Amino acid sequence: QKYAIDVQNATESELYGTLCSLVKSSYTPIWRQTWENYLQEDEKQAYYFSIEYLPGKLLKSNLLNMGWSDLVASAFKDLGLNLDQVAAVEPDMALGNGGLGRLAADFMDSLASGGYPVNGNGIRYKYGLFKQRFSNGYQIELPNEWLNTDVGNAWEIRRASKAVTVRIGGHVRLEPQGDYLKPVYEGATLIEAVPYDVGMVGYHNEHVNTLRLWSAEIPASEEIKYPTIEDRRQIEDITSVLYPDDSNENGRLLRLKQEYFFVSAGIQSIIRHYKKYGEPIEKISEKVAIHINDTHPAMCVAEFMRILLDEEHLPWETAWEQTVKTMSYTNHTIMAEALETWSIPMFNEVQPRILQIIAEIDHRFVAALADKYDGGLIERTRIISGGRVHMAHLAIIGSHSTNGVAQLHTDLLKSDVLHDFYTLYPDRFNNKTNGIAHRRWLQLANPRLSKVIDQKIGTAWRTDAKQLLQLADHRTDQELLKYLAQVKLANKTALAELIKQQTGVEVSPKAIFDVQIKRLHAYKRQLLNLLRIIKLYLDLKQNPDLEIVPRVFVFGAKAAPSYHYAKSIIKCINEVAQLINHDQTIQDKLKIIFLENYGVSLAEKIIPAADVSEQISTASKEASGTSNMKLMLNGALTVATLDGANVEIREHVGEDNI
Ligand code: 26W
Repeated sequence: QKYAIDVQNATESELYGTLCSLVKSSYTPIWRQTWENYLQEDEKQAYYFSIEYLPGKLLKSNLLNMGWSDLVASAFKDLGLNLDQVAAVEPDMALGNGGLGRLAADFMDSLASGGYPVNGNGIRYKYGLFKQRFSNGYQIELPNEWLNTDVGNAWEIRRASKAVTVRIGGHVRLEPQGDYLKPVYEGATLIEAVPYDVGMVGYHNEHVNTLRLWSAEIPASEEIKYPTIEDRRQIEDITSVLYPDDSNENGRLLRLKQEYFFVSAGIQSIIRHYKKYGEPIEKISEKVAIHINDTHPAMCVAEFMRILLDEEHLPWETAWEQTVKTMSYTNHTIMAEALETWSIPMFNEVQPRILQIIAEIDHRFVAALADKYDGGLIERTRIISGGRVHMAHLAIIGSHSTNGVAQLHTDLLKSDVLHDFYTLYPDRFNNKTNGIAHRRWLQLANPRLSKVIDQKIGTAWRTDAKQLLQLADHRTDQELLKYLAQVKLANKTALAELIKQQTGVEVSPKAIFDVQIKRLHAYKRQLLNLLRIIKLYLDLKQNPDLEIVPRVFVFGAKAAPSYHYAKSIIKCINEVAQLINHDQTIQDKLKIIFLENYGVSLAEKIIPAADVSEQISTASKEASGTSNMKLMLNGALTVATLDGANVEIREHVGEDNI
């Protein structure tokens, strides 16, 4: 009745919209109940701040976690409808670039499934990660209008009643008022931050958490200031594009505004909620934890201080103690050039009050260390130096925990990149090696393999992934190995189908599928992989009858729009693919398939079909990696350098499997 039509005449998107609203209305009561329970039990809440989230499609994930997969599949069968085609209507929610954003999404799934009181805080970008197309072998980027469909984002609920006002720009002066300083703002721009909440459904546990995504709008009271559409865009563009190109000043300025926007909106919302339950503000760290994912939300430290100081009038020391207890931080890269810094003038243009507070944090940091440490260490660790604000320093100094994302990475942070901070705060550093949501990367992506596992060790592994270890007891079970081989062949046949459709190239499922899927980056060494393929090709040219097992090399990769080196590698791969795929003399022994627009949903189709997983980053460069885990989980053999989480995978699977 949603579309006032009967099922037989419904279009796929009408069926999709109807199914989504059925699923959503089935979990909204649980969603509310989860929140009610938190309030009744007065449970401590954690908030994960990330400027990127890469959930992909949610329909099948929600069906799985609600326990509705089989029911809906059989209902669609009875109705003579194709669930996969209906599910394909859903646009990927691609509000991120790569590993960091996908990790945030896997965490949302895992935290809900583990019943943890953790909510996500992010930005509702109007345009997600660009759509990649190849034109004459070159990457071109197209806008990703993920919201501009019949159904829009079926999973969000706009909560205008929960909107907050974010102040950006303008000037500030401090006026003494009793025993505190009252900031007086002038010329600032007021932005209405409107939250859109997306339910994060836990697996079979009656638990739904919230991913809150903020959208920038013009406050009704301010509309007179924005008479033209052009003027309005100044505000609305703050949340229109993911990771604006940082190769120019305007892109960088927009990025800084985005960072402050979602940090301020999120923190204001958290403190407003906390205060509703009458607990004293100086004990907020007992009920609230805020996690800073990479340095993009590092301003959480200063914004939290701003509210405690300027609005709650706490003494600096009390506010600072609460802030450090509340904040924690994950570092995702050891490459110094990736550690964010902002010029003082730009920072002052975006948020003068936040800059003042950061300057005071910096000043007190230096004063506290002055008589204990040498000047060099202080100069290297302070927040403001060289005319720039060092965001990683703000995050580390302003939080009680800093973690790396794999043991090797965390060791390098302590020994090298952040060694000075390790000297200052040894007990703040810890490792939390990345993980993946096996619900998505095995149960949803690889139903054939999941069924074979069920038959062998039962279904407990679906709730507790550790049960998969029982498979090791069956490693010589010939019948199981036969089934696993059949599953792999079936998955490869399905991928070969997709490759034929997308590229027109025929590949044999009997060939070895050798897969490298990740962002295009020099340190990930797609070029090294390509050189090896060229070597194989030249060997075959020299001796066409050379007996080798046929190989299909599958690439999936997007390059940042301004990263010209990476884009030339994409062109190179596509050119070699043209050469090799059309060379009859090598009798189809080698093929290169570069599938365009790699993303979560394409990954779900490639990963189950992989025989070999290429994880060949230059040692020390890949903080962790996560495609390494997803591909290994689906039975691929890993070819790896001792980098990131590859080191720990090797420890777990044994040297003969990597
Ligand atoms: C412009 C392209 C771009 C944009 C954002 C590249 C990288 C980013 C993120 C800020 C960095 C990122 O995704 N890092 C990856 O984080 C993963 C999760 O911890 C790690 O597994 C990867 O090793 C790390 O590169």
